[in-house]
Amino acid sequence: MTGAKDLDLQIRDDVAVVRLTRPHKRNALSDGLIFALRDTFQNLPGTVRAAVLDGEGEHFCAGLDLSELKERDAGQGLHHSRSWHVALEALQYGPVPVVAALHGAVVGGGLELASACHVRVADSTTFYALPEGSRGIFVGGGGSVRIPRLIGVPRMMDMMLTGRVYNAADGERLGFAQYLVDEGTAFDKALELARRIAENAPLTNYSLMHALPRIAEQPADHGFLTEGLMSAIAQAAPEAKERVRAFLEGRAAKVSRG
Ligand code: 1HE
Repeated sequence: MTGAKDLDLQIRDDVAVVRLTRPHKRNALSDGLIFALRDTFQNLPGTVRAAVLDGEGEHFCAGLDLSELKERDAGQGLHHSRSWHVALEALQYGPVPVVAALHGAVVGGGLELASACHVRVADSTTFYALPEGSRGIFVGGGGSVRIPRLIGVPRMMDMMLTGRVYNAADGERLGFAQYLVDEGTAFDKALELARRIAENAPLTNYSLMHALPRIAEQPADHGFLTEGLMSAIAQAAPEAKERVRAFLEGRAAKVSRG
């Protein structure tokens, strides 16, 4: 299976750096690369506490490898789309939060991949598009679920119907990225944030990754109960007790103005 050669994994202390390394094809996502992403996030070493997802070259990711979009029948198309869902769920609901370092094209399946990450840092060269509309296809990598949660159905509708492209500044304003940074600095900022995230209590990160998005989808009365249960589990951990004690004894940082 090709794909693993197009993905690089480096462990830097407790942060995993996962990089798409197919710049000559603008990091287009072949089936092999999708499987490699799935396997990488399913098998991160237990010492890892956070991850960065980056793309080599001038573009984060040009989406689906269109050269593989050949004669698929409906059943094969369904299974292909479902294989993306499995891979991107392995990332979104995996063991650790993932910070995406965006630059250049974040388009089609590349935007679907970015949307599965927990924090997105975009440099000023970033642009966002969903060219599926003009290629005669539909999103298939979870985009119709995740992208409206970032920017809303009307904006995604417009992007796909009209081919609209958003630049980095507009993308940050709309909610594609939580951070906008200077050209060439997205990776450094993403690594800094991943290191900060890695310092959190593991149950806090787990609650945020696994409970928060699900609570947001629940009816309020279910959400309050799920929140109460998760809150009880997190505060019972010895690490939480120690962190609270450290603050009360003046050993932990105060919140400072942003
Ligand atoms: C590719 C792909 C690709 C580049 N599949 N080979 N995605 C798209 O429709 C986006 C298509 N790509 C582009 O619009 C542009 O390539 C970029 C804006 C991303 C970059 O432009 P540029 O000028 O830097 O590169 P290039 O010259 O267009 O491409 C360089 C090579 O990468 C070239 O191959 P070469 O052999 O001629 O050198 C391109 O063919 C190749 N390449 N993008 C295959 N996407 C789960 S469903 C998801 C559905 C989708 O994602 S649909 C949207 C697909």
